Amino acid sequence: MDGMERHHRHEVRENQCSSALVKHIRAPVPLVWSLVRRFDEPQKYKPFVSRCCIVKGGKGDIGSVREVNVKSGLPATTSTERLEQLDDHQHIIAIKILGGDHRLNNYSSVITAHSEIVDGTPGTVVIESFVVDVPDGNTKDETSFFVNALITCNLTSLASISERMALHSALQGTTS
Ligand code: A8S
Repeated sequence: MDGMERHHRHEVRENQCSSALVKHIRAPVPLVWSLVRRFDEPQKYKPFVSRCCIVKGGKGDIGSVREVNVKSGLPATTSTERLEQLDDHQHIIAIKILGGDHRLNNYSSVITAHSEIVDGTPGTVVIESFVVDVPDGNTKDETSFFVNALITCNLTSLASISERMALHSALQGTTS
């Protein structure tokens, strides 16, 4: 098992499902990480989040809890989430969902960011993995399809925002 996969090992019970998604982003790790690490502001890149409040602890403290509101049209309204791990050196963030008005019980996720070079410029590989209970009345396939779709939206948005910011700072660099 190589370095990238080692942080994405989840204990998966019989009634749970788990998977991992990978996104290649044409922006350097420090820029991508500056968005991903903000436990207090997931709306900086997550398109379904309408509002977020820290309800316990400081914004970057392990164990702090946030209350997330999601946009209408989803089978959910709120989610209460705890910061389990935040490693600014290895670029690892882990979150656990404690509760809320949604169907994702015992959801845990890990996101890691790794540097890569693409066409001679610094890029980032983001890996996001999760484990969650399969809700009553659903199959494992349905559950992973649903969660994978949400994570894909988050990672696509993360990529476009990061790439826009990277282009912007590159252009500024040519005039100053
Ligand atoms: C994340 C990942 C997920 C978020 C899910 C899977 C969620 O915020 C949304 C809809 C739901 O039904 C569940 O890291 C929940 O954002 C968008 C409210 C938890």
